[in-house]
Amino acid sequence: AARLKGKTIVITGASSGIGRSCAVEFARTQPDDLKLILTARRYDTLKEVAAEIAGFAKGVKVHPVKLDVSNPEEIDKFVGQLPDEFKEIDVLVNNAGLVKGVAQAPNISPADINTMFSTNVTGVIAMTQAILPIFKARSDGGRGDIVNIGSIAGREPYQGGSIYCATKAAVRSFTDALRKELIATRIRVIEIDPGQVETEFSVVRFGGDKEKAKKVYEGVEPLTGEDIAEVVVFAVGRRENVVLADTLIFPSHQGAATVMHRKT
Ligand code: NDP
Ligand code: 8X3
Repeated sequence: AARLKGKTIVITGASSGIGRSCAVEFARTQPDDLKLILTARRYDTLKEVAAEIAGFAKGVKVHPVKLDVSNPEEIDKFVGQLPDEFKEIDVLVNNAGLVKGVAQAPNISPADINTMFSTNVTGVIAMTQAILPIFKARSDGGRGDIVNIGSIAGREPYQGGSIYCATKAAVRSFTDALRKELIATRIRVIEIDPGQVETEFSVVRFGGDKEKAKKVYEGVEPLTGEDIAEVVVFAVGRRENVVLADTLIFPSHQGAATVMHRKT
């Protein structure tokens, strides 16, 4: 907790699931002195998260910002308009991401392909490029943390997930190259790859169909957003010389992207 004291942390996709849990977990771990910049498209939901945090962490300042990471102009504006007390960002958690449908080639909608790539890939790259200059401007050639939320899907592509899996493989490549490019700095580049986590992920995948989404988790016990948030906060809270470069997290019933033990 002491290592997080005074940090300014940006989380993308903080309105739901893993991102929201990260916001709460950072605040719970360092309730006395922390600044959180919470971003997503749903501004009202971000304000609810801010109110929740205000209820238990009096020393945490929260700045909610409406930001669509798939729009590079919004990202530029976001950085330019940060209030002075939130400008010195220490940690970027690139969490915003989504999957659309289970269609297979040649029937995948071009709009869905574009949404997945522009959010999961271009969004992560654009956010990273927008924040890195703040890290690099620091003494000693730069310091700060970039945490990218990848997925088991980026390591192991599956049928009906070709585009989503390709986006997460791209995140993995970008993250790996970036860590090497920044090797002369103290900037830590961290990838955290969850397996199955129950969030709004499947509801979004199935276009809002909650019944279909529920079936994904039938007979299994998925991870929760908090499970992943604990690992994110742990990674960022390590001694500066320790880089949790790459972490894969499964629930105990899962052994691969599509290997699940289901109780029937
Ligand atoms: P949720 O759907 O619960 O949360 C996704 C978050 O991303 C929301 O806060 C959403 O906010 C935000 N988001 C989506 N599109 C955009 C956009 N264009 N701009 C800004 N924010 C956006 O899902 P998860 O918490 O599960 O997903 C978080 C990350 O975890 C994703 O990158 C996902 O790929 C990854 N992941 C999830 C797994 C799972 O099984 N659930 C497993 C492995 C990885 P809003 O709609 O308000 O913009
Ligand atoms: C989400 C997990 O493999 O079910 O990244 O698509 S998966």
